[in-house]
Amino acid sequence: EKLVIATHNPGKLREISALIEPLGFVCVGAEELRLPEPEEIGNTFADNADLKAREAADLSGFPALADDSGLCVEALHGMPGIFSARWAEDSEGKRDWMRAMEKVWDEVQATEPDAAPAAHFTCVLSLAWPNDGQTEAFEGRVDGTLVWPPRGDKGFGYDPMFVPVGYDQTFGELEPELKHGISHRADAFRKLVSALKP
Ligand code: ITT
Repeated sequence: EKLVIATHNPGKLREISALIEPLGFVCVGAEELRLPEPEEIGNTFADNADLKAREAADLSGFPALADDSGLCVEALHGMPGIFSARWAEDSEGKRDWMRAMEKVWDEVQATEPDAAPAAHFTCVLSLAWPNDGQTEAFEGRVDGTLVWPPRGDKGFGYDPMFVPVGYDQTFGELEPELKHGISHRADAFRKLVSALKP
């Protein structure tokens, strides 16, 4: 069965495909279908995940799965949160993850200096069927602490500065298979799978 993965982020596409392909779905990315990137006008992860899934399902005619996610730092009252991707953008909209990580670290040290600030990743996965207006959303989370300087090049986004609870290595250093087992995305995915089981 064909499922559109409604993301333009290659890191997410890789992780979602790894989670979902064992279930027998054929995943096709939004870029491959040349779907436009909708403007994320929602105020919550769930609203943004729903709007991305809805648009991809309606435009493609296939069920679509979207992921809205981000890094929430406790000392920053949950920021950057839904603005996680936007914190990486320069004035031309080009993303630079080192710049985003630096901004997070500098803001935390300016607010509440701490060698290991508490943070979590949140992920909302939303599944939409074409043309029937229905979406279903599932939220996952992983807790951890931030480190400086960033370490490792295995993940994407903020992974090099995030150490999940119970580990010493960052998501940038841990093996992808391990991240896929404990991440916010894996947590949301488990909820999605149990809801879809008859
Ligand atoms: P799409 O909307 O096309 O899916 P995006 O990158 O714009 O891609 P978001 O608006 O959801 O997606 O932004 C989420 C950002 O949060 C993302 O760009 C990452 O930097 C960060 N993020 C989410 N999950 C992450 C993870 O597992 N590891 C590291 N950073 C993550």
